[in-house]
Amino acid sequence: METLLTAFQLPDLESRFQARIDAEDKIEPKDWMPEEYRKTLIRQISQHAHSEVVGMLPEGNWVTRAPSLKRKAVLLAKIQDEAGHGLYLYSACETLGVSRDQLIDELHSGKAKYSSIFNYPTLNWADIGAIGWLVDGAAIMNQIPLCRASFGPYSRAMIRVCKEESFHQRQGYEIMLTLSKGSKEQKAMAQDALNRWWWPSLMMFGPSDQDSKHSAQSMKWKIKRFSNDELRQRFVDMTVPQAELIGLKVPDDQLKWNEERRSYDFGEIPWDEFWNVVNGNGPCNKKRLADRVNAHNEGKWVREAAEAFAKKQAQRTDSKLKSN
Ligand code: BYC
Repeated sequence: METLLTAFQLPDLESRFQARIDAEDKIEPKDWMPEEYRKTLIRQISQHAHSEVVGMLPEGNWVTRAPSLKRKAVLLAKIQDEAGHGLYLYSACETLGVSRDQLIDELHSGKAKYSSIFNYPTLNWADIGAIGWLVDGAAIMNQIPLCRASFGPYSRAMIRVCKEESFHQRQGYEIMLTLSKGSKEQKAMAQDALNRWWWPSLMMFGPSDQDSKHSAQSMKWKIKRFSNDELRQRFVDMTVPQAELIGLKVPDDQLKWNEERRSYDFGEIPWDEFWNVVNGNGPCNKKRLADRVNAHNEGKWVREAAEAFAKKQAQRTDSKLKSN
């Protein structure tokens, strides 16, 4: 009986769900949703949360070596922001009925994906500038449309994340500007960082539209609003003039302004490298995962202490309520 009812009701529920999406209604955690919508969200939001958390590692390497106290304080604040982004995103994911421990286990076992970009090394201080400028710049380009994602908790988390990412992008650009105006060696450092981070930043937007297996459905559900290639093109168009302004050259011989499209044509992305990194074989994949697992294990006592403190507080509140 139940199976029969479901078979009859499902198309109806699905079409009502799609009608809500088409009408720009937000879907909230307790609303009915197709199982595939829920799974897609858990996949994307958890990958996003993992990226924020793993993204702290390449920057963390430079906290002790930042060139001034001011730079150190700014970098520390940025890294803390990324931890906060991870927390909002894990929380948004939990509203879909999956536990944070489960998600973290999947990251630590190597089963879950996180952004390819964080598997590249940060060799010198200019890399911190390039990450802020390019990586956070790409992240904003991708995440601004996610503020309108159809799932309420994800879209609301994105609003705050995007505000903070804008500061990150500016501090990165300002580092690059300072280096570009500095000595010949400093300018060369900035150019070298741009050379190494340019193509990996373009890869952050994911495979080309023809190879993106999830885009069509995610766009129908208004989780994604633009395709991977559309956002990548916008990023190129925004970033090339910024590079020119500080006297740096984008490392692409085929980069050329196309007057007809009013957009830049650019060279072929090294897709073999992208898939190699996504499949766990990039320059730092193994190190990042090992460092993350280590940080989690070393933080065990902090989690236990926080839990014991929260329990004690709850007991105190409880006994106060009883005595009143
Ligand atoms: N790296 O069908 P597709 C940040 C995977 S910023 C690794 O196009 P979708 C930060 C994809 O997961 C970075 N894997 O997928 C910034 C899928 O594999 P599965 C995080 C990638 O989901 C500064 C397969 O390739 N941002 O956190 O429609 C400081 C096919 O792809 C990548 C977000 O996560 C990649 N670059 O589109 C600190 C934003 N690209 O799952 C932190 C939210 C693709 O089938 N996410 N894959 O095994 C999105 O917008 C989308 O998930 C993507 C991919 C555009 C990334």
